[in-house]
Amino acid sequence: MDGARLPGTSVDDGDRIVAHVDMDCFYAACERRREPPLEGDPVVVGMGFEPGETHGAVATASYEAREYGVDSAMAISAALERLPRKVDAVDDPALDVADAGFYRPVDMEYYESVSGRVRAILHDCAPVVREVSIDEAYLDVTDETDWNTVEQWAARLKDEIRSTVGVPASVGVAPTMSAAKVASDRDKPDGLVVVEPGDVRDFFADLPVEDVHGVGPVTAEELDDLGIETAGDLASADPDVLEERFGERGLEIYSYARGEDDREVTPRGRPKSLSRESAFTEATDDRAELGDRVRSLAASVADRATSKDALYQTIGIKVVTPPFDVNTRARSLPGPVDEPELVESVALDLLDEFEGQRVRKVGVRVSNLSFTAGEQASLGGFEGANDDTATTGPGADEVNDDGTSEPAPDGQVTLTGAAWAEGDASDDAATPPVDGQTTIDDFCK
Ligand code: DCP
Ligand code: MG
Repeated sequence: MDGARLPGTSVDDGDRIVAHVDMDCFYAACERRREPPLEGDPVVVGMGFEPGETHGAVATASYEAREYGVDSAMAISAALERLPRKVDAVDDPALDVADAGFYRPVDMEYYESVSGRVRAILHDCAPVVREVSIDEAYLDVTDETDWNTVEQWAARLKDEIRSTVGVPASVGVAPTMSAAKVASDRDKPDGLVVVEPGDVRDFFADLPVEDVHGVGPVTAEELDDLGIETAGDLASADPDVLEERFGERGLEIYSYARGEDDREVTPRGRPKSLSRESAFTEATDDRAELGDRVRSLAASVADRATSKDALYQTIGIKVVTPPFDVNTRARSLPGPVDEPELVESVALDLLDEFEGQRVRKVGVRVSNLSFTAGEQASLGGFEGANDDTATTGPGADEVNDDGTSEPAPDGQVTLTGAAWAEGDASDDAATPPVDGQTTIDDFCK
């Protein structure tokens, strides 16, 4: 970058080089890693899915499977209509084996281990890494490379991940986190896109407004009412109008759309909670189906807690009933534990209250985390546990500014929809979860 910076002035865009790494069809890529014959064929990874069954939702699909219209969050039954299983196609003369795919159940433990290997490379390559999810991270590589050589640098990083770990990554490089994230998505799979300083605003201009950091589906609709459809429209909108409509946030999204984003890549701290949720294609009151989904979410959350050496003292569920009523229930234990069976049994117990109700989405969360190597509290069943607490819908209490919840003074814990929706995502540059998607947060730390 030309020109010296005056002491005390802030770093300008041209001075920072941010890389965003996002693995391609990550769970499917992990499945291929341990089962190489799957390479080149359509692969679908299902959550709450068991081989031979049709329940569950698509966690991800390989790019070959996406060509058949199979995508994340779709019901497995719907995916199977578009893309039958190879084994079924072999036996059914009406089906063509060439137009069939492989279905595999989610194996979080394995994906976490692959993610760990990728993370190790990222940390080797860059001094500052912000892990955002199991397959996504930002790197500040300002001191590792320069704008003339960053493309080769990023290509080497991709090669290193591919040859050492055996999974493909896409990388976006830009002077800001927002632009780097959009860039990594621009040329997937196996993408590498560099947006140089000075080009950021042009790069954003034609993008849909949802691609601007901080613009979720609801804001996008409101912007649409104002005739703002692209990031370019937003960048040239009247900031006063935006401020009037959205307050301070209106000015923030205006700046982001103009390519201005002075967020620095900072390593992520320890999470306050770990949660995982999953939507049904159609609301269901089928207790067996709900129970199955909660069991699989509970196992996955407990796994993640174990892999992070996190003990939890509160176990909760989230139940979204139509139209969009967010209900949360949580139970506090007398002390921090690492007991996967307990996560499952408490979550199922809390679910009982919703017997007979139609449910769009369920989630399981452990919170009140501790990372000390201290002894686990010994639990004599639930006798010693505090009472359940519950809050329903918006306007509930006991949520801190950062959207996380802490024990209330009496030792009980309340959680709200807001805490679920925003707590784990905190200030990540990740796009807010789109309704109807399976969402996963706090993958990495
Ligand atoms: N995931 C999920 N449910 C979703 C979205 C994602 O369970 N609705 C899981 C499976 C994905 C992983 O998270 O493999 C990473 O999410 P990404 O959005 O990065 O999707 P992929 O890596 O699968 O695909 P892409 O190549 O588009 O990044
Ligand atoms: Mg990915």
